[in-house]
Amino acid sequence: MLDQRPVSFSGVQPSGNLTIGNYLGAIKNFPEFSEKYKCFYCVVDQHAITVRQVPAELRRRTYETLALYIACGLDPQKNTLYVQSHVPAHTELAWMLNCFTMFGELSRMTQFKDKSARHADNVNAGLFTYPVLMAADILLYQTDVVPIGSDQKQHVELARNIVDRFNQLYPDTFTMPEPIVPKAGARIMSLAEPTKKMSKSDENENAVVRILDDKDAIIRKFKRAVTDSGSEIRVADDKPGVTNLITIYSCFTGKSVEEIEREFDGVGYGDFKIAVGQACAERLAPVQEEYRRLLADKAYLESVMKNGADEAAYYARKTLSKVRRKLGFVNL
Ligand code: AQP
Repeated sequence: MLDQRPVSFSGVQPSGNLTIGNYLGAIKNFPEFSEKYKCFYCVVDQHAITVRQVPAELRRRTYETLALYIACGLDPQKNTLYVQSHVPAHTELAWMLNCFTMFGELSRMTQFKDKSARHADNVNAGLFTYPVLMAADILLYQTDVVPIGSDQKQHVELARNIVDRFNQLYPDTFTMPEPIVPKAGARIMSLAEPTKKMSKSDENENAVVRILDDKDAIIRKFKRAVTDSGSEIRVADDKPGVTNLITIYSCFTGKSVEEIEREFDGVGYGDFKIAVGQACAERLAPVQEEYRRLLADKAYLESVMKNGADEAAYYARKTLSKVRRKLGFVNL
């Protein structure tokens, strides 16, 4: 039986060890959708190969990302948790949507521009058409909401353009998805260059705090975080470093910016950075403990993957056969 609730879909690439950006901008917010929405949360391994991966590491990180989903509060009984490459409907729909996506639209995607500059020796077609695969991920489940960090908003906008174009030609095919970006934490910045997004594939380890970093590493990284001139702890456009640390502290403690500015009035940057590191380490400790327990049980993780893939494929098949019929493919 199909669940009739509205649908939430999101994914994370196993392209590196996940950061507190991935956590605060996306994963931490996923569980709250489980009551009201039918939720699909996917480990998008096919997106990860748009940049070169070491196969053994990609495989290991796929298990790890799934374990982190569960450790962050996603109950596999209440959410469909699965791996993208286990449901071939994603790439099948992506091909069809490629034929409804314009070259000019894809050329304007900022992530394509950033990543092709960072991987100039490997500007492959997959990197270019990545947003079409992401549109397929979303549209396959007739998704209503897509919880994401703000860097992915442009890709959801593209998915919405594809829906417009496709539905005009073939009415009532896809549901129009809405991006849901958290009020705080939608764009966590690098600790080394606070005008740049924190990214799991950053080569500078001091720029990123990973969900699985131990307490000492977390505090050390925050101690080294780049701050700004002056000494005040307040949110301001000319204080990107301090603003980023206040956002992180706010997300981990639930305190408002005003409360934080009051709490640290007259306190030096050094003590503030230690407080941010401690709050982060404290909040992540139970997640890390649960993650380690889950990762030791590979058979359990595989059973979650298998059940999730079966269920996702069941829902995906409905959309795919509708699209095939509308496009004029012969059904045998
Ligand atoms: N710095 C961030 N702040 C808030 N949210 C973030 N997200 C990523 N970075 C931040 C959100 O995390 C989810 C999963 O992201 P992804 O794995 O699909 O890839 P990404 O957006 O390209 O993230 P990374 O960490 O920068 O990966 P790499 O380095 O491989 O490119 C998304 O919802 C994203 O918005």
